[in-house]
Amino acid sequence: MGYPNVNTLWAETLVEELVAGGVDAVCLSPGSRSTPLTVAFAEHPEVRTFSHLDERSSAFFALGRARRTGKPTPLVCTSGTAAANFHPAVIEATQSGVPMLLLTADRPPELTDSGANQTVDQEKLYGDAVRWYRDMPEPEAEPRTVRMLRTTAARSLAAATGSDPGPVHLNCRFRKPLEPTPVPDEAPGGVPDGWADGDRLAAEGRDGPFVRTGQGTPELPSDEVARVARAVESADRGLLVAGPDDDGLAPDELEALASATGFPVLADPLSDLRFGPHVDRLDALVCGGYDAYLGADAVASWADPDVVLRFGASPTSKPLRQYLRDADCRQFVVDPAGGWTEAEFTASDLLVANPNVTASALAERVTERGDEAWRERFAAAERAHWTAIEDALASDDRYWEGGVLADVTRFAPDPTTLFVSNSMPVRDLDRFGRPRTANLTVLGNRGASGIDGITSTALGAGSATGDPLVLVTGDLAYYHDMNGLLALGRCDVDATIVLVNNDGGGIFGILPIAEHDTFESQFRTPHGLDFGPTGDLYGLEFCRVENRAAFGDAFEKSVDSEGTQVIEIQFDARASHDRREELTERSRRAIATR
Ligand SMILES: Cc1ncc(C[n+]2csc(CCOP(=O)(O)OP(=O)(O)O)c2C)c(N)n1
Ligand SMILES: [Mg+2]
Repeated sequence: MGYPNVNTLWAETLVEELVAGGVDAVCLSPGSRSTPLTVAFAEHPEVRTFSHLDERSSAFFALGRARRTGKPTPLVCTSGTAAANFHPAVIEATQSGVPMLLLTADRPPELTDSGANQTVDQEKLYGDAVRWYRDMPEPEAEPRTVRMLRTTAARSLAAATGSDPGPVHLNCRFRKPLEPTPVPDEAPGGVPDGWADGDRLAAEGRDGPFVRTGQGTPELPSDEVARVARAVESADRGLLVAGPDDDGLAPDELEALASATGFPVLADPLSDLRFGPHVDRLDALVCGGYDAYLGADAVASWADPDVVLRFGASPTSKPLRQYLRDADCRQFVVDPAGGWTEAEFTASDLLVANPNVTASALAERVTERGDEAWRERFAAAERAHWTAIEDALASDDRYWEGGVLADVTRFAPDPTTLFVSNSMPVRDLDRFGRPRTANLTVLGNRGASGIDGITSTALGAGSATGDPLVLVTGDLAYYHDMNGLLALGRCDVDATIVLVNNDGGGIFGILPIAEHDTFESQFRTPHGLDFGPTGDLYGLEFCRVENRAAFGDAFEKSVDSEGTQVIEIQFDARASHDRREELTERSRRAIATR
């Protein structure tokens, strides 16, 4: 095949190999230095292109797609600060273990540190946040180097996925001409006929990826499984804790383990296990109210658990983290990446193993179930908590921010992809989102808990699924990523966006700083912004509702209709906090009187 120049040869070969490795979409941002990559991706018939004007939003969009699919969507940008704008999403991806592939364009090496325009030091730009970095050599029509390029594509995808997924960065240097302009065969940058010198593999690659990567699944040896099984069997009071994880313990394996052990399951809203058909099945007691009741005096008088099996990242719920910290017992943390991400330092055993394989192996071994009375305690606490919340919702006198999350989880269609923002929306979902049999795929950016890029991540997830997409966001998070709304039209995504507007950062009202003079001006930061004009600006329907009934109507209508609707509901942050406290107290009292 003839190529007009070496840049075209390289870019087309790289894209061809990525596609052979499973890539089917790309996020592109405009710029000159990245022209070879942009053209190669845009002209590939099997690649869906998402064009983003803002690289920061682009990277979060790719992050959202990867959260939903488990596969990386490569990112392309030009040189300079464009590449730096990927950084926040790279940090979130590394901390959450989400696949990402960054292709940053750069000048040829002699222009490094020369004052050349738009030239910055892009060497290891993202530091230790990437699983693998490669400063790519300059394109050349040379068989061995092209084999290296093909191998690099396979290696990048393998490094971004597998048991320790995360970002990979290839810094791609190109010399002019950047466009597919013909360069004479023998001139520098030209591709002579027969350049591959009979090396068919270099020139054409293989049928499929150049290197097929077989990734093993980390598994415990059987004596280790037996050791854990003995600890589990000898426990009267055990717990299964599922923390945030996009692609971790699956419902079937959870159910098998829950049935074998009889242990209650404390399911984080971001674990993908709080919602789904398994919730109603006989043996899996899926708990979702623990964020409220674990802090109850009554619970403090319960005996500690004897054993805890933990999956996924550290739970969102602070009361749960504290409960685990204070429990004097064996705590097994199952983490296939061996990341030691356990900031309360409560783990007694780290199991570097796949959660599903581990859960199945244990379910097969364990023959004795835990104490029924212990399980009933959790079941009763759940009943008490959810009755208190249902009563509060039914009374409809003082709707609060948490009520919105309770209603969104109750009324979201089956299936739905639900994205929740930091900081209060995810906490409210944790406390007020009742386990339900509907398939709700709940996602959030809890790796680094940024409020930047929330809208873009949500829309990226929405672009990768046929589910209705619902985003619940705070007002500062909405403000932070208004640029991300452009993807609605440009990337053909529809969403229901619930904007919980408490005019500033509600989270700070529950911190001790709330008592200080600088609280309003520097922490809560009320802005008084009218977000209504984002409707016209981004071609969406913006509506403001005043109460629970109006919210319910608008939400139901929106999830049933085409296009994007932003449903704004305004709250006084203080009143919402008071209501949270009051309801938490109410469920704690209900538990005490049982
Ligand atoms: C990029 C970034 N900047 C600052 C913070 C600190 N922060 C955490 S929550 C928060 C306020 C969020 O406000 P909003 O989105 O309105 O949600 P609310 O807490 O009011 O529910 C801030 C500023 C952060 N997490 N990320
Ligand atoms: Mg707010």
